[in-house]
Amino acid sequence: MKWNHWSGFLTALTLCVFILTGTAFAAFPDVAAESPCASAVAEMEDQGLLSGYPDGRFYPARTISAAQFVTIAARCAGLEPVPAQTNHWAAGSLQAALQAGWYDWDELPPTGERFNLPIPRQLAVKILMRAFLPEVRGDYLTESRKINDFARLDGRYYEPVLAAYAAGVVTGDAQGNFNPTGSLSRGAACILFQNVLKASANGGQPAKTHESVPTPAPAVGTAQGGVSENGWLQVIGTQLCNEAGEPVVLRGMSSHGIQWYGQFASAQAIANTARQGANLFRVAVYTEEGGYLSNPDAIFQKAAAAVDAAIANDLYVIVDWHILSDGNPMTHLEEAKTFFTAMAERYKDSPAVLYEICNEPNGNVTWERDVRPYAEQVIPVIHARSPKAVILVGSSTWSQDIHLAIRSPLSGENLMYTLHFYAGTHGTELRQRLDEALKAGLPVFVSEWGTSRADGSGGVFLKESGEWLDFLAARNISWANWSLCDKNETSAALRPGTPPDKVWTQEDLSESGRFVFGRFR
Ligand code: IDC
Repeated sequence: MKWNHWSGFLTALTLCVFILTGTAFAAFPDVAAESPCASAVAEMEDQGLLSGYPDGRFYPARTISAAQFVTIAARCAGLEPVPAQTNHWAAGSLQAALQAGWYDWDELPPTGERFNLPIPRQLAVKILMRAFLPEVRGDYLTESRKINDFARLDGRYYEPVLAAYAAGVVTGDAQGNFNPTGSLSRGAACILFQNVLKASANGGQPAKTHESVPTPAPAVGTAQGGVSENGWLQVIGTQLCNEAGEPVVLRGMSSHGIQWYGQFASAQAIANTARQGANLFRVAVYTEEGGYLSNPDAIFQKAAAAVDAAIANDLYVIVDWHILSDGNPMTHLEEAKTFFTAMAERYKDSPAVLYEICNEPNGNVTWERDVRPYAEQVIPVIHARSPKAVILVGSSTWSQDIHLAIRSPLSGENLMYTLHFYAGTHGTELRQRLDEALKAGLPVFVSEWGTSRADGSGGVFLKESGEWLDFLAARNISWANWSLCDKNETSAALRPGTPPDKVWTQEDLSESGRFVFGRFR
């Protein structure tokens, strides 16, 4: 390829001259001292991070291109250019940035056709956060409130933009708008660079002070370690507690059906999840749909292998009898007893294992007539072998009828009621139900929830998910997210085609996965 961008060539030339001589030019004549970007430009220029045009001017009001922006970022980060696909003057730095994971292939294809286009603000911020503050996360509710035009932000950029607001890298315009798809002037870009470098030197704390925005109260006094730290769990009042009686919150992933996606319940996949901060894994043992009932021995072995892998990673683990198309748990009562007898026998000495006896009763099923009597038969099977085990019980309407259990709760120790939600389908009303249950003294465990609609697709609904998770956190309620697999549905935490047996990077996570993994701690 040949030089096809004359202005780029000029900029490159200037950069080279500048870098080679290391000359610190006096302030650019076209950056007025009173301009908002003057100090940022001067400081960066002093440090040899900026260059002007061949005529010695900086042109602060000109739109910054993707190539210019990434080149400056690379220089700030000390990222060396690498061989690239095109002869564009900035291709080497862009290729290095791509390989460093600062952005995705489709955002700035290495074939170069977007290098000279204005860089959208949301992408610019993502690159800055990946490059300089990769550990920073922004609380969804706190930060999104600072952004008037939050609805215009592409979900792909939620995480870095919220983090950038949290770190004080971005503050928005006079109207409180972020203008996610708008461009940046060269002067404004310098201010962003200066902010991110200051926040990075400051350990990710805001470089400046900001308007105070109320933060939801953090869950107080809860432990979130693994099994070695917390030991046997116990339910005290409505709260799940550790062996010492201190409140504990479990957060993690549910597998998809292990008859289909058992590879994502492998030791490596579970270790990957644990490494991200989860202390819980849920093993979904479908009954029908090709699950346990089709091949009890093989599915039992698969489930046990996943439980073992979770234990090896110091996670708590839920053994989930995943009834779904068989809406009434009574339909397979005998098989459930056989299954839980064997599981509880096998894990009777392990403090890691929780038992969920009926995923989601549905259809023509009531708590009183079907679910409660089922629970009264299955719970003793488990407690006879593992007397201290925590047991999770579902309810009719896909484990949403928790209000019906209030009227006739189960008796016994260490029992919790599950509540399942999907952020694109369920909201305030179900949360009120949850509060009603707590008020009535029922301990609640959200053993399955999704960022999607209830059908596992649509969305993802990250704003709604954030509201739910904040609500749960404020009440110390434990949760498992549906689901850890690479199926082509939005609720899946991994991108289609992600290999189960490698250490995952952020690039392997779907939009949902990134959000959820970011909320384990
Ligand atoms: C969905 C899966 C989907 C699968 C379907 C039927 O995401 O790939 O085809 O089950 O097996 C639940 C269930 C859970 C559902 C999930 C999303 O517990 O099995 O998984 N969901 O629809 N309850 C509410 C939603």
